[in-house]
Amino acid sequence: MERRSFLKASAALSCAATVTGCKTSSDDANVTPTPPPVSDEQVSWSACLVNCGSNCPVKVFSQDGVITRVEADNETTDEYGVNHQIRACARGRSLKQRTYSPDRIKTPMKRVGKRGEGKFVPISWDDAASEIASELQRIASEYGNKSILKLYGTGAYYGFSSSSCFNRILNLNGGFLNIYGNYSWAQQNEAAAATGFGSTSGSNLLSLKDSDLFIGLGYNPSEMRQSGSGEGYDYLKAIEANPSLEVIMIDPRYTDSMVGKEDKWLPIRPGTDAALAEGIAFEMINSGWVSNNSKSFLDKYCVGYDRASLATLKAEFENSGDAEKLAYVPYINPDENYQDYILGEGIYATNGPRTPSWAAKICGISEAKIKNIASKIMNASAPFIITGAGVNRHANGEQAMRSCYMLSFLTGKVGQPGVSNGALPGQSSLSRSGMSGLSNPIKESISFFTFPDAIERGHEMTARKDGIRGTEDLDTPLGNDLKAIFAINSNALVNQHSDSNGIAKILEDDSKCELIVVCDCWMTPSAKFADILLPDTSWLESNDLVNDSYASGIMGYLVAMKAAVDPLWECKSMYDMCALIADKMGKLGEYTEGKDEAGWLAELYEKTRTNANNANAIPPLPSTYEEAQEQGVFRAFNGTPTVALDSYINGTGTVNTPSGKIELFSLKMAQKGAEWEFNDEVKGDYISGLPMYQATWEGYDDDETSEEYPFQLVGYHTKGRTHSSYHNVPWLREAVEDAVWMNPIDANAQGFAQGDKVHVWSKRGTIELPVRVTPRVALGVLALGQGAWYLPDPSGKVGPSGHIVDIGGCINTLTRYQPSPLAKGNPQHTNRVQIARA
Ligand SMILES: Nc1nc2c(c(=O)[nH]1)N[C@H]1C(S)=C(S)[C@@H](COP(=O)(O)OP(=O)(O)OC[C@H]3O[C@@H](n4cnc5c(=O)[nH]c(N)nc54)[C@H](O)[C@@H]3O)O[C@H]1N2
Ligand SMILES: Nc1nc2c(c(=O)[nH]1)N[C@H]1C(S)=C(S)[C@@H](COP(=O)(O)OP(=O)(O)OC[C@H]3O[C@@H](n4cnc5c(=O)[nH]c(N)nc54)[C@H](O)[C@@H]3O)O[C@H]1N2
Ligand code: SF4
Ligand SMILES: [Mo]
Repeated sequence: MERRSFLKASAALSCAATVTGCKTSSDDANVTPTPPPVSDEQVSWSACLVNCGSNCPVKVFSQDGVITRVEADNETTDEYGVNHQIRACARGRSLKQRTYSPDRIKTPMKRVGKRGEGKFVPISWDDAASEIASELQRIASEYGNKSILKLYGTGAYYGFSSSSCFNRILNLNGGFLNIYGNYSWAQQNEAAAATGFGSTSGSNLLSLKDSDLFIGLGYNPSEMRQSGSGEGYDYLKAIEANPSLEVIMIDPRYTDSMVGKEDKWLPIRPGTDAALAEGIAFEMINSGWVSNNSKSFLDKYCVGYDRASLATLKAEFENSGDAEKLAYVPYINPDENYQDYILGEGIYATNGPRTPSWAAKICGISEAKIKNIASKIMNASAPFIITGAGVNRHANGEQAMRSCYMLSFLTGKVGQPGVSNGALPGQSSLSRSGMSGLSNPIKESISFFTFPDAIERGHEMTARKDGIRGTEDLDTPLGNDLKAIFAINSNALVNQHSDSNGIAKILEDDSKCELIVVCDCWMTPSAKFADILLPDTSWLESNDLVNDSYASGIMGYLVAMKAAVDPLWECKSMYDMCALIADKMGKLGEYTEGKDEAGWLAELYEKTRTNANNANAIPPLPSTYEEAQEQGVFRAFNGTPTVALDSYINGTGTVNTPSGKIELFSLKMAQKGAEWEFNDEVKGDYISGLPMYQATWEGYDDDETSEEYPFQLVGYHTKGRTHSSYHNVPWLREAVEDAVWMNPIDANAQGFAQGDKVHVWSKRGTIELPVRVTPRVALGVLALGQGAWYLPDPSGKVGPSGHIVDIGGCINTLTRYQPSPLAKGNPQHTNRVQIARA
């Protein structure tokens, strides 16, 4: 079957089979039928505010104070690019089940047992607020404000109040330790910045119309951007509109972004994209293609391709008289150039050339196929390459991302229509005004990922060793251990962080971190570690104003949410609970600035309404917030194709690197690589000016672990959850299986049958779950959707790793806590494991 006709057929099939927010091309002009409201059912607009990159509106029906059903957006005539519907995926549609889930936290609670045991007693709001206020004041005066942390958390951070409310009270208490970076893009943000662009600065998907070759490395929009108007739908529409586009997908898994939409799937071993990229680069350089086709581009816009470019830069910096430039001079070594490295010449002669045959042995894609992709890239008139964030969530993901970015620049075509720079595609959004979190006098920050170190040895952490920012110099220590953690809409305390068993052990000792406050709606694995638990209202109980979020594709939108029902049980909105705490701190006036929640909403709505970026919203924003709530959804599609780095290439813009050019050799990374301290015992823990493939700990070619742990385990973001959010909805557990994927050849060798219960273990723990035998995963690789809830077997059963078996099947029971070299980010897709029948 032709790819196009298969595409249409399979799009229809996968909609039915996997309950996504996707649409087929044939349902364009139709309005989805919705049952009419029964008797006196009321309808209001809410939104799904989870961290999937979108914030889909949902229509909530209620009667007598009870939610009766939840529907997706079906308001418009649904013409793509005009006013298409923002259909919620299966998760958003299950919000009634989630709202009334039996594990809702219904009252404020205080821990009674050992920390982590999950034993609590209900307390009053008054007592909860008093205790938090007095503990905050005690800890700040005893240990200093740097000992207080608001943990990374993305369960509901798009509402006007959620991230700001706690920031306000923590800042009114004198501030708190900052965090930088995030679990999503830590390594890629550093890699992109070092090269000279932002990690979401790629050409937008509308510009795919001008391309003839699309290559996605670890790019899976159909599963991780599922909104009916999200990037997944934009991607589908873009490839549908350009039938001659050739699509190559490189991923250890055969994802839903493929299933017939691709021309070719190349199953790659996790963590080896840099080797593949180098094999391709060798073909492009060694064949003379680069010299004949893109050398002038590299000379003009880039630095680091060859010896001459670095020698020229060095001379220019030496003669600049500019202190900042002079500081880089010691780190510019013309010997360290990309061409010599790839060809195995000069100082790289001992490495040998990075040939396709060298790369094939590492990445598992054959030499012939690597040569074939190289020739496709060379022959394409407009190659559009995207490297997804799956590639960055690895040991030394910084280097892997940079290696992949190189390919776009080697083509010499960046800046032209239909070509991208390797980064994630550009998006457009409507703007929403938020409440200020007030200013934080504390200047120091730690990486979001390193809070376990900050608990154990914060006092000695430095910039040089631990990437601490904001200290006086590389060796000034942070000076405090962490003593209080506020985990607000966060399951990253235990479940979403690496090495759940390891962090649980650190947190259990309440003489280390003395106060843990968790604000959530459900009794999650992290909530069990709270000293004080604060029950939040869910979205369907909230009034709020939200936009489309940060990766919602090309259509921007706003949703004016209206609570469908009153707060359930004793739940309170974050605005109101923080007001109680502020009152106990004696700071109520500063906290509220004289406004209640409705007052803030009216003010924020007015700012939003008059924001020029929202001028094209359809329908136009009405004058009051109440009218906006009646209307519910406002949308604006920006139909302009955007091209990455076009302004730099056409001379109207600049790039923000020390050299002012695209850096194939990164000066900042060379400098940090020389100045920072790395751990010799951690294989692959280094930073270099050039991106270079390297064997890392627990990578494919890590011989230290390969015998005991023969399989690579890669995580992914599953349709059944957004991280750990929605795990507690039985409908979704039924719709999307939680099982570890294994290739049939591997499964046969192990004697596994479909659905066998298995133990998967690493050095750090054991999980128990079924096996899904499927050709959709590469040989030697296991794949597991992340976000299942960590649940050490209550009977205390010990697994092959020597730890209590996690019968919840959380991948982070297996992952390693090892901050990456530059970003100090999470390498959660790099794992070596063993598997056996349970
Ligand atoms: N192994 C592995 N681990 C990973 C990843 C991976 O790929 N592999 N991905 C990482 C990534 S990219 C991210 S972004 C993080 C995400 O990690 P988190 O930011 O922790 O995201 P969630 O797991 O969605 O958890 C959010 C919490 O918010 C709660 N919540 C939801 N709605 C509300 C609400 O209205 N109010 C309140 N107060 N709470 C609410 C949920 O119940 C949940 O406990 O996980 C990271 N962890
Ligand atoms: N359904 C759903 N959607 C989500 C989320 C969710 O939890 N569920 N989470 C949201 C958030 S916060 C984020 S950050 C994004 C995450 O979005 P991504 O980071 O893009 O998601 P991942 O699933 O981790 O990785 C994408 C793909 O990369 C592949 N991959 C992993 N390692 C490698 C590798 O070494 N090489 C190659 N070539 N491919 C590799 C994986 O198999 C996967 O198919 O998704 C967002 N959207
Ligand atoms: S999880 Fe994402 S795609 Fe699904 S309904 Fe919520 S916001 Fe929309
Ligand atoms: Mo993320």
